[in-house]
Amino acid sequence: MSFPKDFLWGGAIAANQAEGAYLEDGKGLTTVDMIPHGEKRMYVKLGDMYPVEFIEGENYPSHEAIDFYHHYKEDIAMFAKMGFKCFRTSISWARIYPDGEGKVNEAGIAFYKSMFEECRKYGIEPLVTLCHFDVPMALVNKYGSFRSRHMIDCFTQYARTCFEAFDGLVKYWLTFNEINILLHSPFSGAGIAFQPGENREQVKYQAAHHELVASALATKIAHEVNPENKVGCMLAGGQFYPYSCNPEDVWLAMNKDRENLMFIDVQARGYYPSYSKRVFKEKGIVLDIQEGDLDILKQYPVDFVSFSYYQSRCASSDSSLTATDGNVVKSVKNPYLKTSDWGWQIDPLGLRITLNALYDRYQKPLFIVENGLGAKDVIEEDGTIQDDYRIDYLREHIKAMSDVIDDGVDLIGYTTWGCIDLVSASTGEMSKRYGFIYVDKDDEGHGTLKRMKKKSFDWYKKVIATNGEDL
Ligand code: BGP
Repeated sequence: MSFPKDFLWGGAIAANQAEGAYLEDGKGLTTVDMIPHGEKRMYVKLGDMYPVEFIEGENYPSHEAIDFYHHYKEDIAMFAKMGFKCFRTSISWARIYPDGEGKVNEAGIAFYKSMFEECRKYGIEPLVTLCHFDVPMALVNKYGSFRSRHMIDCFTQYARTCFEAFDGLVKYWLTFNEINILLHSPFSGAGIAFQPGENREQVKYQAAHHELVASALATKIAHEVNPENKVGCMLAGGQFYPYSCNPEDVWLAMNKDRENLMFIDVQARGYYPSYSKRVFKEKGIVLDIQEGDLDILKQYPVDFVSFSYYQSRCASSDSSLTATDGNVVKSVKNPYLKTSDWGWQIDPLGLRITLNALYDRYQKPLFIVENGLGAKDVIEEDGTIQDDYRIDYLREHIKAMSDVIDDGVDLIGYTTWGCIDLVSASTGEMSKRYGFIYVDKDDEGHGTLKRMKKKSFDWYKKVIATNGEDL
């Protein structure tokens, strides 16, 4: 079956991995600006440094990134050449509110306004994440970020400012990127750095509760500002498979999925799922849920469910099995699947399985807002970049999407990750590339920043032009 005629084909980036200009025009520091490339990276991302400090002599990849801040016109023109219908990016909270709250930075508003106007000029629909791994450091230092309930006010003030400032330019919004990642990478996900001796699970789930209430209130405000606005949640997705038909494995896989889906259950259905009680009990968590919170969650669920998909995952009760890397969440290696150079398992059918599972569960429109292959690209002597491996990966995933439409799933769009090369979130390196457009910059931060088309550029252009018919 064919893709719907208004299907939102496009690509995705995030402010912190692309913009650079980390202190320009009044922007404040954010969490990601404190995460170095190199050995200490994981240490900071996990929230093991309290308070968070700059590490002498380290390279901080977000500080320049690919300098999208100064190249956005050129880059959006290239997206338009590919025929993008949609472009996903994020707003850096600290460009709008350098201190996370208080006084608005007009230069930040002007930058995003101009960028969204540029998209509109080409008929590209922006899809905008409000918080993509970059909580303002001022809020981390002052309140401990989302561990504090006050963050609900800070986030909703920021969200309202964006909905009002970009009304008429942006209609599709996401509140928190990969909300479940705060469980696995708390500092990146939610600005949480731990104090010695505390119950980390308690801190994480309390922070998540604050994000969930903030997200529901943002949804309410978005609809008040403009009833046409559509707000989505965003999950780091990928179904867990049981490694075997041993019921222990099946049960484990189910609960691994629930761990990630709990937040989406709240955002899409409007209440904490029944299994959450047991999870909280087992982890020694007593959530501070204040009067009115549950009502807010109930009244303002999201309009659509979005997710990133890079791989499926696998669970086994046998701890001697080999583990493999993945998008933050490690899992057991699936012997039926090949992996990327970073150990991420490649599974197009898994995308079909994940989409069907999410649709069965939520019955809301679904949007794949990240998918792609991180790979080391080589510039040939004639200057071309023959990224056939990327084309193969994307082709198989797009085929799975077309099957899903036959399955009756309401899939509204697809934005591939890193449509232009950018800094990798996990490694902090440039050499893990996802783009249709190559950017000349290396892992040490050197390069001309020149943009070049890869082979996949024209391929994706054809895919969009034929609405997914010619793969
Ligand atoms: C997701 C993030 C993105 C992006 C992507 C690819 O978790 O939302 O920001 O980085 O993964 O991951 P990586 O850059 O580590 O290859």
